[in-house]
Amino acid sequence: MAEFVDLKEAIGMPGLRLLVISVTPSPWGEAVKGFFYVKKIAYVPVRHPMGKDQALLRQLTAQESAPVAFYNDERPRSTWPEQLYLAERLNPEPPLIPADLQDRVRMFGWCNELAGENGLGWSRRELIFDRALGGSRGDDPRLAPMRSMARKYNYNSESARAASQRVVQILRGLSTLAAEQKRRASAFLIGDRLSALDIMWAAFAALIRPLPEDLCPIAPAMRASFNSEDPDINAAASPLLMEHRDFIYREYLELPMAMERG
Ligand SMILES: N[C@@H](CCC(=O)N[C@@H](CS)C(=O)NCC(=O)O)C(=O)O
Repeated sequence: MAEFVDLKEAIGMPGLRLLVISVTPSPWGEAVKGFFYVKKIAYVPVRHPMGKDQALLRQLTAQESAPVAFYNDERPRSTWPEQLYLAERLNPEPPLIPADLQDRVRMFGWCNELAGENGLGWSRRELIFDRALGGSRGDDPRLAPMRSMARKYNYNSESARAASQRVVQILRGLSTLAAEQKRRASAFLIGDRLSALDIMWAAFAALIRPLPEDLCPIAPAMRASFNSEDPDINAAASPLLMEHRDFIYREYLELPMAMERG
């Protein structure tokens, strides 16, 4: 992968630029990197300003999260469905959106359970906030950046309780889907070929159990927070579902993950 550039430098560039959190395998970013990787779509990686220069990101995109895809002078795309459709347009092969209507409906539904509001990623993030900020530790001044992000994503201890149940529900559902697909002798979560859902699951599984350090570099404290210690959540992610993540990374995605050292 090319060298990361700063947002200021990226603005003037033509072509495709993808702003991601460069030092952490944020699952939203890793999923979109995966869409581009399997389609062999080249892009300039842009580092998320992480607290510096956020005004510029807000001015350009009316929000502050990553990933954001910038393509020529088209509108910036800061949500996963727009980024997936952009990838399909820039290179239709291999298609990541199923042609069959029922498959397509199911695929988008499941992707939303992973990446949408109150989905698995969102809910695991609530639990990460809760682990760091719950109880007396919440007042620690070093946790100010985390507190401000928690506010942004409407965290409170009640929402964290609901989040835990939501993660279990989604993982059980996906585990059932993986088992059904195996019975149908399919190696993929939807139909008989790779789709965006396989890539999304591979990326979001990092929030349950990240891949080992040599494949997925993460700062130790961040790795500890990504790794789920909730026995209900861990039991809900079947071994087959976790093996599916390993299979998708091994066969289709870039390893080790392309990241900057934090
Ligand atoms: N905008 C994405 C969601 C991406 C997202 O939640 N990104 C988080 C990853 S933790 C982020 O960049 N947070 C940093 C921030 O909001 O400042 C979508 O709706 O598809």
